[in-house]
Amino acid sequence: MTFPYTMRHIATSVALCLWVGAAACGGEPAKSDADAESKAKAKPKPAPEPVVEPEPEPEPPPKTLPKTLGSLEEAIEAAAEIHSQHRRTFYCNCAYTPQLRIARGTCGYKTRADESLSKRVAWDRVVPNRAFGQHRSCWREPICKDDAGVAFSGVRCCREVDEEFRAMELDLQNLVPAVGELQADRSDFDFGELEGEARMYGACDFEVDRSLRRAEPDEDTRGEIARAYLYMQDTYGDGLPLSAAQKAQFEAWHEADPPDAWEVQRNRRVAAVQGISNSLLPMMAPPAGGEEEVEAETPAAAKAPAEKAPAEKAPAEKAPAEKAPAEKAPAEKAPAEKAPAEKAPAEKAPAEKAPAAEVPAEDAPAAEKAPAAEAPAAADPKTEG
Ligand SMILES: [Ca+2]
Ligand SMILES: [Ca+2]
Repeated sequence: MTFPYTMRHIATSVALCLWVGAAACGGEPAKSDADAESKAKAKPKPAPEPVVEPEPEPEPPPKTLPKTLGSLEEAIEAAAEIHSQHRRTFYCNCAYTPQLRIARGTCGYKTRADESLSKRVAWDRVVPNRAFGQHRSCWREPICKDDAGVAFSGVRCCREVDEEFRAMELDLQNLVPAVGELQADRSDFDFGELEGEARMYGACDFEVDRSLRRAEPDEDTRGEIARAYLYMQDTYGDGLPLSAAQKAQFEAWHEADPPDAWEVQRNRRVAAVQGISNSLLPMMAPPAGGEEEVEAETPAAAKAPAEKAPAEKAPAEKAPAEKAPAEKAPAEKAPAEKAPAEKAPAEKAPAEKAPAAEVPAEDAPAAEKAPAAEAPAAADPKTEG
C-alpha cells in the first residue's frame, strides 16, 4: 500500500519538477533578486576590484622607412641640391663651387697624394656600405648571378636583392660632400680617435690610419658624424649593427658637438625629400626670412669656430662659397689662385671624368677604393669585383 503511494508521489513530484524547473526541486537554489540584494547589503562591498589587465606588450610600431630615391644618380643630384645653400665640404669645411670644384684656399687644404682628387667634391657615405652591408647574406654569399651565370656577392649583389640595403645606401642623411682625396683616403674605415695630431692635408684636420683602418675627423664634425650613425641605426635597426663601444663613442660625440644651424636646416631639407627626419635634430620651422638668408651667415661661423682656424684660413669662414667675395674666387673660374701650374688642364677638364669623383667610393670595390693601403681584398667580401 505504502509503496504504490510512494511511487505515485515520486512520479508527481518529478512531473512537477519538470514543469516548474529544476531549481524548485532542490537543485541549485534560485537566486532571487531579493537574495542578491540581501547579499549586497550583508557585505559592505570592498569596492569591486577593477580588473587589472596585464599591460599588453607594446607592439613595436612598424618601422617607417624613409622614401629614398631610386638610384645613386638621383640621390647624388638631390644631395647636391640640398647642399646648394651651403657649399662646404663635410670634413674640413672647404668651400666648393656649383661645379663641385674645391676652393682649397678656403680651408688650407694641401694635397697629400692625388692632386686631381683634391680639387673635386666626391660624395661620401658617413656610414660606409661595409658597416651596413657586411653582415648580410648578399654580401657574404654568392647568391647573385650575372648574365654569364657567374655567381657573385658583395655590394653589387646587395643592390640587386636587398631592399633595405638599397635604401640605406641611398639615404640622403648619410650622403655628404667631401674633398675627393679625403673621401678616397678614408675609404670605408670607421671613425674614431687616433693618437697624435698628424696633418696629412695641410690645415685640414683629418687623420687616417690605414693599418688601424680608422679615420679621425675634426672635433666640429664629430657630432654630425655621430648623429648620422645614430639616425641610421634608429631608422634601420639591426640593419646597422653597432658595438657598445661605438654607441658610447657616438653618444659622447653627440653631446660634445651639438647641432649647428646648417645641420638643422639640412635635416629639414632631407626630410622634405625622404619623409622622415633625424630625431636627434630639432625640426624647427624655417626662419621667417627664408632659409637662404640664414644660410649665408650661419654655416661658416658654426662649422669653423675661430679658435681652431689658423690665421691663414680665417678669411674663409666669413665667406661662404656662394657669396664669396673675390678673394676666394670660386675654383672653377679662377683656379689659378691656389694651384698654379698643376691645376692645368687636368682638373678643368673634363666633364667626362666627373662621374668618378661624384660617385661615392663604395661603388668601387674596396680594393680600388682603399688606396693601396693594405689590400683588404682578402678579408673584405665586398671585393666582389
Ligand atoms: Ca688625433
Ligand atoms: Ca658640428
